[in-house]
Amino acid sequence: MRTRLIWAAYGVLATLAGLGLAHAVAALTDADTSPVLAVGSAVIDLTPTPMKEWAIRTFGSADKLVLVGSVLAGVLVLAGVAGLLARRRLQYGAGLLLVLVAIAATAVVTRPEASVANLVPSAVAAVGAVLALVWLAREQAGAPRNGAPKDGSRRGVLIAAGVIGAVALVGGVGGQLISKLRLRPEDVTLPDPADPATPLPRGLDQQVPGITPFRTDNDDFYRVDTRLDTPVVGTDDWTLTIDGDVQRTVTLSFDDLLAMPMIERDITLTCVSNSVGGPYVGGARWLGVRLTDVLERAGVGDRADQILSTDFDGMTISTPLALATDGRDAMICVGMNGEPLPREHGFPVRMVVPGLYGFISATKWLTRLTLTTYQAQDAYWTERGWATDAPIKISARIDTPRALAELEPGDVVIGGIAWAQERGGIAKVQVRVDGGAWTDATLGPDGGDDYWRQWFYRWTATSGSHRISARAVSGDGEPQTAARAEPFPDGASGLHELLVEVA
Ligand SMILES: Nc1nc2c(c(=O)[nH]1)N[C@H]1C(S)=C(S)[C@@H](COP(=O)(O)O)O[C@H]1N2
Ligand SMILES: [Mo]
Repeated sequence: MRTRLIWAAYGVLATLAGLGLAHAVAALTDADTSPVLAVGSAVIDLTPTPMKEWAIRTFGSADKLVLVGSVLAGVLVLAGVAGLLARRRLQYGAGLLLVLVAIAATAVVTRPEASVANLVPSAVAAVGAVLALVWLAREQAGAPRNGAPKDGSRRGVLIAAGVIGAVALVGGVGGQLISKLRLRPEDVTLPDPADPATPLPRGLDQQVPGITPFRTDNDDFYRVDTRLDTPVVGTDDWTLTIDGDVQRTVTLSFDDLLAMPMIERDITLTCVSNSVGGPYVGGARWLGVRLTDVLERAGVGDRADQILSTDFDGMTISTPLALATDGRDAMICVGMNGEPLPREHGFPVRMVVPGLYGFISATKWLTRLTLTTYQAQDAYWTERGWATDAPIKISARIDTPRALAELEPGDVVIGGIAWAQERGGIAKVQVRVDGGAWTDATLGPDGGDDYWRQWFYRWTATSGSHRISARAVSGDGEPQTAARAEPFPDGASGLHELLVEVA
């Protein structure tokens, strides 16, 4: 039994060394080619939509951590098995390690923009893991099976294990540090907007404790995408190509884009996978070029009905052409809250289209706009059954009190945020306690129709448990629907309701 455990540990140790080396090499060369991350990404792409929904619901923003953790755990179990096989015959163990790496390599090369160079980390993992296993097996063969160790032989095993463990650790930690360094923001000077936004009024942030800030800091802005890493895209070799059904294919450099007239707008971005009352919504001030200005450079033909945008890694998002060009402030963005886009949010260039959920409009790390038809080409989420036409639904969220809060009787401020982009903004938010009458809440300042609005309501709480509900009415006069819908396929609906306990 004890020898078995030792051999299993050898398998795990050898694999960790291979992975550590691969991680360091991946960090030095290119993003997302670390074998574990590649397998994780492949799992994301292959996971059926309902399971993805379940994972997001169950694990929230930790869903990716859980995924990477599970992949790693699975790999390590198999690595242990490889160690056990190596005890019988070294070739069997090494063979299983190579199979594991081959699976990872397949995940790497099937990424849309993969090149042979992306296989380097996997190759390093293969060589590293096999060499480590061979070394450990050699030393173990020299060691006695039972009884007192022969002089020096036990020491050989310990040295091998120590060196291999150190390689795993240095590779893993070093890789992490290198990626951190590479993630430092690039030094970019943004132009002033030709068409600036008016200063954002002061919100209710100080007045209503616990309410969502009127402006979301870049560091606090929700992040949703299919990636497990943070892409490092530089401005020097970045280009944006506009092609497909156009009069002429145009390619813009980063400087070309910065030379175009900039607009600045306050827009609230929302994710289709946000559940009622959920966190995937944020308000920021965006700086960029009008999408229509960019499209005009190429001259849009008359057959296209979708803009298929592609990111630097070949991931695609489709946007209805008619909606994106109907006069709304659709933007090709370079700035967020007065800074260049953070890498997590699409540096150097992303799209933002007010009123449409991010998955059909907000392409990060943008490199291509292809004018095409829904008939001819499917984007990433279209292939997975999500809607192609998904305007953001009118929503009110209660930020304070929190669900199941324990309150004192008396004055309680109920507060939150509501949004109705491209529907005239928020005209009214109403609150109801225990199914009673709907009463108007007080609205915070107006940041524009495409921006969310804070609200609050003073409630005199009485002892007992109470149900609080909120609903919004858009500036266009449309009330928020109470009909419940899950996020799939075109966004959640229903009223945000929560229970509180008053002592
Ligand atoms: N390249 C790329 N862009 C993307 C995504 C993605 O997975 N890849 N996700 C989209 C989705 S679903 C949303 S909601 C927004 C989120 O933008 P944020 O992470 O900056 O908040 O980005 C969109 N842009
Ligand atoms: Mo999204």
